[in-house]
Amino acid sequence: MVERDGRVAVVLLNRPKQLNALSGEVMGALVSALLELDEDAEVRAIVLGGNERAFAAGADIAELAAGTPISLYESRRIDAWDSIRAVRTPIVAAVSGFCLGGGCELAMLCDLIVASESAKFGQPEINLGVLPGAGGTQRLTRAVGKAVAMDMILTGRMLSAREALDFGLVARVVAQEAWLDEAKRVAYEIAAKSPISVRLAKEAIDKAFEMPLAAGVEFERRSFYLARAAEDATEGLNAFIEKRLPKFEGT
Ligand code: CO8
Repeated sequence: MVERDGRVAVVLLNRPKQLNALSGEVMGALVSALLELDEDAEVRAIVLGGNERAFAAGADIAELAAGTPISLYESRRIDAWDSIRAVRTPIVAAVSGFCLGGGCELAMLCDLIVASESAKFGQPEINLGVLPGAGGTQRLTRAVGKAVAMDMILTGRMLSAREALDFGLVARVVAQEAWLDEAKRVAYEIAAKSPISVRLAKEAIDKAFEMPLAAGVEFERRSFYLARAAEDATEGLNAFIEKRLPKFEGT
């Protein structure tokens, strides 16, 4: 379900009876929606959420049980998730309730997570005799560190929203009823900035996970020069000097 409100698009997973279990169909529709929104220059930030009870309780277990290793491999289902990494528009995950397995992996594919106090994060695949398969062992470890990632992935332990905040998995925790509004508020705040500098900053932060420090710092510096070349940078700097609010046009 996709709603547009000015510069922010809100995408809500809508399979409530199965706690938004991520079937191939759901993921296919989600990836197409995100890629389409990413092409739309009017959209400057995206909120991805579920409902109050669940962001998503994981990949669809019935589908996993029915599939074979070869059918999973041939369908390239997990590969489709990777295309979310290529989305340049910032994505804010709005998490309320269960955020488990593939659901947690999906939230971690987003750029930041806003969670309600009720949110529960976990990688419980071990209880099913498998393990995370869409990046969980890598992204969770980078987010919370080895000790907590081992604890969560080897025992299936769930984290409360407060724990997830303390461990660095989520950016903000808000009251239960504010889970979507706060995520939208963050998205509007991002959408008001220069989209060029936002995208370059997002890309540079992502490089921190993939590059050695010196190469990442060099990448950042070149991104800074590139951002300075935009009219938005001239506008932002001049607006400060002239003591007025900047008006970013995305040019
Ligand atoms: N897949 C399919 N259906 C699900 C899933 C799921 N992941 N989670 C819940 N459901 C369904 C239940 O079967 C139930 O359906 P029904 O009413 O028809 O019986 C309905 O949602 C409601 O669930 P519960 O009755 O169990 O609700 P509870 O409040 O009692 O429990 C829990 C909520 C604790 C979240 C519980 O549903 C649960 O443990 N769910 C499974 C969580 C899990 O193990 N997730 C990991 C799945 S594996 C995975 O994500 C691997 C990712 C690798 C990527 C692969 C890409 C192809």
